[in-house]
Amino acid sequence: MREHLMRAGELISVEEAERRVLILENPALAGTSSITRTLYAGLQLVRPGEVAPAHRHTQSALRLILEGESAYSTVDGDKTPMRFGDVVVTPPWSWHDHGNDGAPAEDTIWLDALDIPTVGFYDASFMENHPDRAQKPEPDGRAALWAAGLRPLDRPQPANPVTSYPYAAALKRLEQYAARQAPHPVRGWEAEYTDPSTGGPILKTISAFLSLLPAGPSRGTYRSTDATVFVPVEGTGATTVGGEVFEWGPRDVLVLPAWVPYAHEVDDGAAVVFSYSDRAAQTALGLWREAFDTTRHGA
Ligand code: 1HN
Repeated sequence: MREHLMRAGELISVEEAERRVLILENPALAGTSSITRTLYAGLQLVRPGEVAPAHRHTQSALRLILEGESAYSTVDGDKTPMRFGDVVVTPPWSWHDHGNDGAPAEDTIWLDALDIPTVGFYDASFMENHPDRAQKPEPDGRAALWAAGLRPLDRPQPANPVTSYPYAAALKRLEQYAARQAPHPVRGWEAEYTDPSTGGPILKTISAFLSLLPAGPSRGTYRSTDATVFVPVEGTGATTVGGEVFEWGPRDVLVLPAWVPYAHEVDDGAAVVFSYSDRAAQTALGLWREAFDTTRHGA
């Protein structure tokens, strides 16, 4: 995918594209721009000096930074750096623009995760362009109030106040947790990115997780009703799902279909995996379920 994305970088300016993204369309969902029935995935490239202009929409987004350390995203005035492994969130109807002004500036690539098919299902899609190309950063804006433990009352709907979940801190805490607990037999040591205003999922329609998978084979198979986008961040391995084996390494993107048992085999060392799904929405609707099987049939 990287090669195609860099080619897009030569062929299409950010002015033409507004967002220069290659959509990862699931071939089983041809023509829908979807990676699962409810979710979208894309790979976005922002080159040095470019600005992906400010806009807002009712779709929620989160981004996993895959390459490059010099870009930023400004979300409702909160300008935040984008570094490898960080997760940056744009709740529904929040203004967001992305730029690449660091020194040294380098091509920056991230994975965009949005709930476009979900919002489309509800016929609730709205979008608006910001009068300015880039927002003025507000160093003492809403995010600073939240950081002081205070909830601002000016947002029409409560939405996640955290803009960035930096990778370094997340990985350190996950490793400390792993040192104390036994791993889940398939999903390893797993932590969910949360919205501190609710204690619940990072977005109302999308759940996101960071997992540490121990070396060796899963001890059983796992399945759940939320088709899951699985993105290795560190380490290599293979996942068996639906009788097929998919080898993976850092920055690959896999999809684990709903309710199909799967198992991993992780190579020496451990693997760190980011994943996201519509579990948040399914749980809110009372639909989500999971199953674990100690035998490996089916996977
Ligand atoms: C969007 O706003 C972004 O802000 C990326 O980076 C991908 C795909 C469809 C609709 C809006 C972004 C998008 C998008």
